[in-house]
Amino acid sequence: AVTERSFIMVKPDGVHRGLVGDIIKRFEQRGYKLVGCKVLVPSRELAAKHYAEHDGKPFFPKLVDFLTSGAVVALVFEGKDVVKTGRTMIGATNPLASPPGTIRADYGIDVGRNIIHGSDSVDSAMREIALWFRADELANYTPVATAWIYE
Ligand code: DAT
Ligand code: MG
Repeated sequence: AVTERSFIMVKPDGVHRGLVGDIIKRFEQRGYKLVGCKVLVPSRELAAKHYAEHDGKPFFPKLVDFLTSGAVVALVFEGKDVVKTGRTMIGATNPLASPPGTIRADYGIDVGRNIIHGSDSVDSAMREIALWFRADELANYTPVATAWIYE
């Protein structure tokens, strides 16, 4: 559906490296609609909830340390197939295994510094958006370009 939404987050490494604008630009240029955007330093509780599926894995404590080490930019983009397309635009979990042209390949090397998060399914997206945003923090509007992006 054109109203599908994905939770996209620039992680602390991406913020420190000044990649926020480029990342937003890629999704905007593709035609996706920005409906949520905020900058925050996540609490450990929020980071652990976000990555709950990885609780108990060897890399989990480091992952929470990393995500809470600085500011992140939490984003919600909306549009046709945005969850799957967002993952394609982001690349593989390991930047070295990501195809050129993807965000992680274009900017990253190590798996623990892979710049960006993107929801892996529509269900994950709904859970993550509800975790990071209140309903009134998501904007309802129709970009004028909509008819020039969708036929
Ligand atoms: P993705 O972010 O591509 O959805 P994931 O959900 O499997 O990947 O893992 C979440 C994050 O945890 C990932 O972006 C980086 C880190 N991570 C995953 N696997 C790891 C590993 N084997 N060693 C270190 N960090 C890892
Ligand atoms: Mg994941």
